[in-house]
Amino acid sequence: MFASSVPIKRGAQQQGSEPLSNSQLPDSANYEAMTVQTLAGRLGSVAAVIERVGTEASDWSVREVGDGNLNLVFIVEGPVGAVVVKQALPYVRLVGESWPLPLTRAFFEYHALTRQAAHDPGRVPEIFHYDAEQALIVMEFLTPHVILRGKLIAGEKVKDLGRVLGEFCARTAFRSSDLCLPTAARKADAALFLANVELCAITEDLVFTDPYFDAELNHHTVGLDPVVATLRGDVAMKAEAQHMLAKFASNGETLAHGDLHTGSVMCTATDTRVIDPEFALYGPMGFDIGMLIANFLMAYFSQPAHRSDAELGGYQDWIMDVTAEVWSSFVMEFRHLWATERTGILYPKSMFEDQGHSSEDALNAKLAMVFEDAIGVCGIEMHRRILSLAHNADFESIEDTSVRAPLEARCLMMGRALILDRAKITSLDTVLAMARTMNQEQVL
Ligand code: SR1
Ligand code: MG
Repeated sequence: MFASSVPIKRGAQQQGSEPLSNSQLPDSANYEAMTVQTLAGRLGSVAAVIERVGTEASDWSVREVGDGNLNLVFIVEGPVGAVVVKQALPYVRLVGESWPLPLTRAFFEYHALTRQAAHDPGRVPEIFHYDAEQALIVMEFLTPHVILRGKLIAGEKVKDLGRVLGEFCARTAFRSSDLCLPTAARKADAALFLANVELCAITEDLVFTDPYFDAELNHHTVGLDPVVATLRGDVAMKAEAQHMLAKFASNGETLAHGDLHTGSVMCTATDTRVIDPEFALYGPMGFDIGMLIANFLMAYFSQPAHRSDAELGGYQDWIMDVTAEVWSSFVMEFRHLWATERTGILYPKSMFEDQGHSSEDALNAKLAMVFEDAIGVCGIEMHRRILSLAHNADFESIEDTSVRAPLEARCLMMGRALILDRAKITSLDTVLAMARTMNQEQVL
């Protein structure tokens, strides 16, 4: 059985060293949702927490700060320091108890974090304690980090942002795949994460499907109806979106974060960290980077509502530069890993370099496939954040809907072009040029 309370060392679980199976999913029969009153009692005897917060739980202060769609998030502070406690709720917080959601998502988040920590050390929060039964993870309190989406709305810059995120995507994608891992380890891990059914179902519905019909929980800004009708009437585009869903559901190439938007990144002016991989799945290599690029493009399109005329052009240029660097750094790191860590069953050196044959063409073809998938996901993510249930603050914080709707309309039409033309678009420069053109268009 899976232990219900496990102290964790950073990077303790190396890639593929400890295959797990679905029979090890935690039992949460004695689960209890924590409150600011009960949390210290639960953690007050946990050595890994005491060490970081202070020995006397009565000296701790606890606040609940969760503003996401799903979970409870507490900050626990004491005389020694602070930790973050994330606990899954048995339902979708955004919607309420009418939408039950398994507590096992904390199990998948914990296991995704251990793998990401091994594949890109220092990029995800350190885990101090995992309580499987309580669906609770105690982790590093990132401070003075704030959510990247808020920084983009505020017009703040982050040093090395594109490079760090591109490298994260490349390292996690490459090192969890059959390009690198022993295939038995990848298969065991893929089998484990295949049980993250309900979180994948959210993505399958909310991201890939609901935007394209009048689904019950959908909502969109007043004034967007003509564009929404165009999209929902586009049979060819809907079919393309479903082709992308088929890949998401069945092409388990690598362990993806599964929800890598700018709300899953925390930054200071000089440091970038990735959080919240509870949607982790074995899926297409282009999924995470495509979702990330979409969120930078949405930040770009929303800027006219957030910046003065004097600041607008410069800040939009910076977002474009970061987006370009996300992709160029992904490619550079992927190429480096191809040359140095290609130890899996795919494109083995025994078939190429050892025969005196270059694998360069194979690598370029692989990157082209990843890019095409990423661009398709990018377009779909740009649609779902405007048409489906869970919107983003880049647009939602624009109170005047007569300002918001035309900006969202540009985003929707750009998303459509990306989905339909993804096979013909061969460079990120082309994507950025499309965005610059669309940014001038009067769509509504
Ligand atoms: C019901 S959950 C809606 C969204 O919130 C999460 O952050 C994911 O992005 C999900 O799609
Ligand atoms: Mg999240």
